[in-house]
This record gives sequence, C-alpha cells and structure tokens, in this order.
Amino acid sequence: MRVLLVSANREQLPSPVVPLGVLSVAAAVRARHEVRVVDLCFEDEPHAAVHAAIDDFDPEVIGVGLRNLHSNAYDGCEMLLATYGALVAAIRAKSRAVIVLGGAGFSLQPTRLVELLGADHGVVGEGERAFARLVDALAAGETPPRLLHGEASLASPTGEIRLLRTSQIRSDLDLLAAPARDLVDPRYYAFDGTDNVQTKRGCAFSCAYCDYPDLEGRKVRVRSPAAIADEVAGRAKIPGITHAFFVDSVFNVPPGHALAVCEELIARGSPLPWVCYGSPVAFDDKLVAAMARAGCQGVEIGSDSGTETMLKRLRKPFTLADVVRTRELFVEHGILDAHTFVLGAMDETVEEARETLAFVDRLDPDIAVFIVFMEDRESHTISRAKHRAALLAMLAEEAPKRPGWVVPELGVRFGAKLTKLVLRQKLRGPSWLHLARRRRASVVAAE
Ligand code: B12
Ligand code: SF4
Repeated sequence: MRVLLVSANREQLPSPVVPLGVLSVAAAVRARHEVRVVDLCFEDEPHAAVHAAIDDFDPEVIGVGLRNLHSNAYDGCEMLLATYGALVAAIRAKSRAVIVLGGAGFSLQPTRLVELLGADHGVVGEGERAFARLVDALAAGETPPRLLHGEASLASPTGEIRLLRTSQIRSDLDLLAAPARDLVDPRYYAFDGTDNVQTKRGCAFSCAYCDYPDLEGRKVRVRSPAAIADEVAGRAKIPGITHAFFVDSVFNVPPGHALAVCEELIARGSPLPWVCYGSPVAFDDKLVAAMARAGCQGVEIGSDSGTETMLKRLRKPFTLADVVRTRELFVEHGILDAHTFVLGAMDETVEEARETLAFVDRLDPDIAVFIVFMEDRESHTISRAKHRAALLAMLAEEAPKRPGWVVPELGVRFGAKLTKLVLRQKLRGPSWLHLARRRRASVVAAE
C-alpha cells in the first residue's frame, strides 16, 4: 500500500526534535509497503505541505504522528488539539485514505482523540509492529479494530510483549529496523547538531504521576550495547551532527546496561558528546566515571521534590540523600546536571513546595527546572495541580532571583530568546548545557 506518514509536531522549544517515532514506524512499514514522510516542523504552510504530498503520492493510508499534547508552556492541550483537528480535517478534505493516529501524545488520550479528531484508527503505544499489522490488515481487505495496541502498551489486554519472548531470543528491540533517518529533514541538525538515539524502552518504577511506563511499558527492554555504540559512531560521521540525546525514560537503570553502553562507546573512542535523562536511584562512582569517559556532558535528573514526604507520596524510589550524592558525583566527574522538580502533585500546597525550594537552594545544582504538576492521561483524571496559580506566583517571584533556575511555563531562562541565542552563536548541543556550563564556571570562579 502507499503509506504517507505525517509528523505533526511543530514545537521548536527547547529545540526542534527529530521525529524518531515516526521514522521508526516508517522503517518498520517500508519493508512491505511504499512509504513517504512529511514533516511539518519547519513548514510555513503545513496544510499545503500535506496537500502537496497527497497530490503527488495519492496515499491509501495516512498515519499522523502526534508527539505532544501540550507545548512547553504547559498551559493546557486545547491549542494543540485544535491544530491537530484542523490538520485531520484538511487531510480528509483532500484524500479518501484511511487516517491512523499514533505517537506519545495520542497514546495518553487515545479513545478521546480518535473520536475528537475523527480518525479511522489509532495505535496506542509503540507503533512499529502494531502499525505494520494494521496496514497489512487493510491491504488484505480486513476490518481492523479502531484502536490497536503496541506491544508494551499498558493499555493492551495483557500489558506484556505479545509477539516475542525477549528472554529466549535477542531483544525484540534489536530486531526492529533502524529508524528511517535517510528521511530526516537536515534542518534539525542545522539547529544545534543534536541527534536522538534510544538505548532501551520501558521503566520498571511506578512514580505516582508518571506516564512514561504507560507509553513504553513497565518491562524494561534493552538494546544491544554494541549496536547502540555502532549507531552513535555512525551518527558521528554525518556532517552537522555534534551531539547525541539518549531518549530513554531513564538512562542509568538498569545500571549494568548503562555501564555496558558506556564501555562500548569508550571502545569506539567516545564518538559523540551526549546527554540523557537519569534517576538519582542508581548512580555510583563507577557508572558516572564511565559516563564521563564515554562522552556524557550532561544529565537531566528527575529529582522531583526536596522533601522526603513528597518523595514518598510520589512513590519515588530514592531519598534526598541520593539526590545530594548524585549531584556530588556529577561535580566530581565534570558532568553538568539539570534537576527537574515537580510542584503541586497530589494537592501539594505552596508551604510544602517552599521546602523544595529551600532544598534546591542547598543542593545548588547547575540547573533546576520547575514544573507545576499536570495529569494528561485519560486513564486517570486529566487535571492540573490544585494550587497551580499560587505555585506559579511563588515561582514567578523566587526563580528569577536564582541564576540556575528555569521555569518553562513562565519563560524564566527559557523561550524563544534562548533559541535565537543558540542560532546566533551557532551553539551545538542541547541549550541547557550552555546555561549550565556558564553557571558552573561562574561558581568555580567565585570560590
Ligand atoms: C526524550 C524526550 C524529550 C527530549 C527530546 C530530545 C531529542 N533530541 O529527541 C526533550 C527534552 C528535548 C523533550 C522535549 C519536550 N517534550 Co519530550 N519526551 C521525551 C521522551 C522521554 C522520549 C521521546 C522519544 O524520543 N521516544 C522514542 C520514540 C521512538 O518513541 P515515540 O516518539 O513515542 O514513538 C513511538 C510511538 O509513540 C509510536 N508512534 C510515534 N509516532 C507515530 C505515528 C504513527 C502514525 C503511529 C501509528 C505510531 C507512532 O511508535 C513509535 C515507535 O514505537 C518522551 C516520554 C516517553 N518516554 O515517551 C517525552 C514526551 C514525548 N515529551 C513530552 C513533552 C510535553 C515535551 C515538551 C513539549 C515539553 C518538555 N520539555 O518536556 C518538549 C517539546 C520538544 C519538541 N520540540 O517537540 C510529552 C508529550 C506528551 C504530552 N503530555 O504533551 C512526553 C510524552 C513526556 C510527558 N509525558 O510529558 N522531550
Ligand atoms: S523513574 Fe522516571 S520514568 Fe520511571 S516512573 Fe519514575 S519518573 Fe517515570
């Protein structure tokens, strides 16, 4: 069949991100079907771009990738949903193709969005095998169900990987085709040189508010460390690519896999500087030293709260002492750190949240990012923090006074100005690294 994949994401903050999900789905489907990709990120006229592709290709299936439900402003989904609705309507007006929705944003609210946006089908969770099955079924003239579930999707009846037993064979992720990066718009790399690589899927923890295990599964499935390092070494050879972002929910768990990835990277001469997400639960000297040698420049750490009470309520698998130790290890090994704190979850009050601010003052990380809690999943009650307005008012007053504090929602040390700076100064790598580097240098100079 002729399959057109549309990456609907146009967000440019904190940077434009290569649509790894859509490219992974494209790679999985093009073995048996003819596939094209239209990426709307840099298009001035997104509907015209999709119409042109429809005119040229006459697709029979159109898959629309919805990565984000909200922007970095964290101010609700309404605006983006209206944009997606208009996009699906524009596709319908031009084509009789079967419309299939997918992507992380879609997967958080699948039953609502398939209806609201008027799509024929939706794929919940990971798309490679489920979307391929769907297209095969359509090609065979079958009538597939409206919603299909990716292998690791929690919403699937068993919550398990159903096609392959990973313990008996190579990791099922190693069997997937590599993302179709030959279809990437080069403007992503022109922006800040960052490419994205995935080393595993899934997170085995159950932090109260987190939707990552819902999207990727609670069973952690790792890729072969050698294959990952080969991929990074291969990306390093592409002109313009200067950094890698490991997009795993948590890079350092399981620590044995993270260490093995680092060792393979070191064996290849640490081909690219990189950043990742980490959890304070499992950093030790050996791993952080290996990360530094393997090219790690910065880690975004989900520290989440500065009080033991909130860490427990959020079911975080670590204590404040772990957060402090993690910071010390990163300073020792010269890796920059950005700790994220989520305020207002589970009705946390302003007074309680102030304790977190006091902890952050003591911790003094290179960067502290503050987010006011929200719940986006339809399997829970979609909601915003009860004391949201008061928490934002507190952050508006406190954050600008501290040099490393970032509040995306309020535009504090974040936003279009930062993007312009990255472009003007031709900075390479994720923008927070530059902020963090400046700050660490100024702290060292003051000592
Ligand atoms: C890494 C990451 C980032 C990095 C990206 C770095 C980089 N250079 O790539 C950074 C920090 C920059 C980032 C920023 C943002 N992110 Co982010 N990010 C992630 C994360 C952890 C992984 C994304 C990823 O690459 N996954 C790997 C790919 C292979 O998986 P995938 O995209 O989900 O694709 C699979 C399926 O979704 C599906 N699929 C995808 N497309 C399609 C299309 C079709 C047709 C089909 C059938 C299936 C399908 O199949 C794919 C393969 O299995 C996810 C959470 C998560 N664990 O999923 C959040 C996530 C995607 N981000 C999110 C958000 C909100 C943002 C921001 C708006 C705000 C922020 N700062 O967090 C910005 C926007 C950036 C932008 N320009 O769009 C949300 C989106 C949902 C929502 N609630 O809106 C998520 C889900 C996290 C969350 N719950 O908050 N992010
Ligand atoms: S460790 Fe991180 S990714 Fe895993 S459930 Fe907790 S917050 Fe989510």
